Formats: sequence, C-alpha cells, structure tokens
Amino acid sequence: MIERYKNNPILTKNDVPYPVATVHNAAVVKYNNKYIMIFRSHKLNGRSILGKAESEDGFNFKVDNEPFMIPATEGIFKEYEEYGVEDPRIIFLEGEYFITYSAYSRHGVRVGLAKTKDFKSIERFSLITEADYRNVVIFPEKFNGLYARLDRPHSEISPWSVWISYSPDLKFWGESKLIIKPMQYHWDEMKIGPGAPPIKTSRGWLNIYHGVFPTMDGCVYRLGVALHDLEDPSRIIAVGDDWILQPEEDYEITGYVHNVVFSCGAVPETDGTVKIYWGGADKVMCVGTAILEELVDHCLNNPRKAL
Ligand code: BMA
Repeated sequence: MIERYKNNPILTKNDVPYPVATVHNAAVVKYNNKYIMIFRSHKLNGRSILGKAESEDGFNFKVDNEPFMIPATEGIFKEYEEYGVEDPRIIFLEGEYFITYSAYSRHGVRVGLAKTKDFKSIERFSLITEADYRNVVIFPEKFNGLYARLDRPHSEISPWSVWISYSPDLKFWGESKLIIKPMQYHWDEMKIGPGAPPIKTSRGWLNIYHGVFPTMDGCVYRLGVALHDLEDPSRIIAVGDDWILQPEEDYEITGYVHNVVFSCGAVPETDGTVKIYWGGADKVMCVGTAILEELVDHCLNNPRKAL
C-alpha cells in the first residue's frame, strides 16, 4: 500500500554537518513551496536534539548547518528538556506552525509546544502535558470552537492507548476521552500512539498511528491507520485491522533500535497521493508514497474494534 522511495534512506547522519549518531522520527510540512523537515538526532552522548532540512521535491533534503532546536537553557523549559527533545510533529494553524515534541528530564517525559512563523526562529509556547505522555498531534481545525489533539498517556490499567483532548487556547487541555486501545494478540497489542498529524479526507480524518508488538527478539514497531469522524473526531469510524507498513528493508530492520518504522509526518499532495515519512530503525529517514483514498478504504474494508 505504501511504495517505498527507491533511494531510501533519504537522510542519514552522513548528511548532517554537526556530529550526530542518528537522523529519524521527523515531521515534514510544505512551507513556501518547499518541504521542511524537522528531524530528531541522537547526539554522541545519547540525548536528542532537533535538526532542520529543506527540499524542493520531498525526496532530496539538505540539512542546515546548525541544529534547529536544542534543550532550552532558561526558564521552566530548561528543567523539563534537560535530557533532550524528541519526535516532533508540525501543524499549521491560523498563520503559524506549531511543533509538539517530547521533552525528557529527570522528572519523566512530557510534551512541549513551540511555534514558528518562518522556520528560522522558534518560540516555546507551553508544556501541554504532565509526565508520562508522548506523541501529541493537533488537528489543523477547531471543533465547536475548541482545538483538538490526539495524545498518548501511559497508564498501568489501560496501557499506551490513544486519547483525545480539547483546548480553547492550545495551552489548557481537557474533556479527555480514550478512543483507541491496543488490541490483544494483534500487531499493535503492546502499545499504540499517534503518528502523523491527522489528514482531512472526504470520508473522515485519517490518523496514521504506530503500533508495537513484543517478541522474544524485542519489540516490532509498525504503522496502521484509523478514520475519525469529520465533525466529531472522538468518534472512530474504523480502525484498519492490518498494518500498512512494517520493517522489511535492511535500514528498517537494523539500526540504533532494530525493527522500527515510526512516523511523525505525512504530506498530502494535490494529486491524491500522500508522502509518508518514517524513521527506519531509529537511525535514518525514509519516505514512501500512498494513495490517500486507498488508506481510507483500508480502514473501512476490514476494520477491527477501536476499544
Ligand atoms: C518509542 C520512542 C520513539 C522510538 C521508538 C522505537 O518509545 O522512543 O522515539 O522511535 O520507541 O525505539
């Protein structure tokens, strides 16, 4: 369903002009007729920073000389980003680009929200979850006057499920509700989490998410799709039963963490295709092309239960 780009991986540590061990889990958006990629890299001390790359065609990227975002050096963000910033997602809202990211510190992992107008300067906006949250994607539209996000808290009783929360101002979030759970003895049985920000289609919001299965040889990260109601995104129309992508190529099977495909971004094109970006084995960046309506059919034709 996803056609891998023939020259994958499209970005590796060798393309980065400063010392890093990995290039992975990147957000990608179109900005001024270019593709902007904000990618995660492990520094050589094992902590993560975010870099930026640009492309004319969405396949060939050139990396900036300096990192785009490193842990904050002052204020409240300094305390909560001490161990690194990871796994960005970008959405365009009312003239600005908002970036959610995982902020790691001695207090755990939580999600930060930053914004930029030009991808040159970046302003931290707020820390929008407490600890034990990752993978926050914000919908690019409001619902009944409220912003909406998919998020992924961790709880012992209902492990690593996808929730939805709402906000009047992007800062204070509430009205939370669990909407998709991992399914037992299924490719996503151990944990699931939002991947790329939701994409609007005529039949619903397409949510590309990741699912994890534990094996005797470690965890396998795959991608799947779910469809949310256009007016009420807390209503799940369907969750596709089969995965849409699993680690198959060498660069997905072997790397910094083996057997991982992990997406933080996808770019819908005007011809009905979508470029899906994913990190391969937490080490390199990859891209593939799919037909959006086929992904929607995939949810509808053979769904599994959401909860
Ligand atoms: C998750 C996150 C991701 C990573 C994945 C596979 O828990 O840390 O950033 O890609 O594990 O290692």
